[in-house]
Amino acid sequence: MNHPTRILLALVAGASLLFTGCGKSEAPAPSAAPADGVRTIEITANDTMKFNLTEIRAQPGEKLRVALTNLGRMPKQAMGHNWVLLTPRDDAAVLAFAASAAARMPDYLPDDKSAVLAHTRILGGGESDTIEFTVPAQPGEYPFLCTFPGHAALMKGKLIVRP
Ligand SMILES: [Cu+2]
Repeated sequence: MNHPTRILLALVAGASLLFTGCGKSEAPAPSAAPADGVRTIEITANDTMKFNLTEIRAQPGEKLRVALTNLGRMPKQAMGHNWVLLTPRDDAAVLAFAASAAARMPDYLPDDKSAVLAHTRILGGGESDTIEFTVPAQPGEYPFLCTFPGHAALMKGKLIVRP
């Protein structure tokens, strides 16, 4: 094999690797698997009252780490965000929970936490909090929301648990 052929083959191999890479990056992966095997879901919130994710998928019984970062600049008294995972309920019941939680400063969580499966603390701009929890064994759709007053209408989503 002469040199030009070898170089050409190397180029073709490189190009196919690039294409493979592009194909993979088309489906954005909102999670990463660190060395300890616990999948981390990176969630961001901002001053326009939005989570970067409105849907998270998980296996029943999977251990998950949720890392919430508030990318905003406003103090938590004005634009605080948290991430609260609830037992299954319809949208109206999610908003009813949000209304009762919003009245409970400073954590914005009700005294009765039987509906709360996991939650971060309230974060001001630039803050972050990481929690770990075990996904319920029961498949279904588990709502999550931010319970800061007035945010749940925009800041909510679903953890979809399927085997
Ligand atoms: Cu919020």
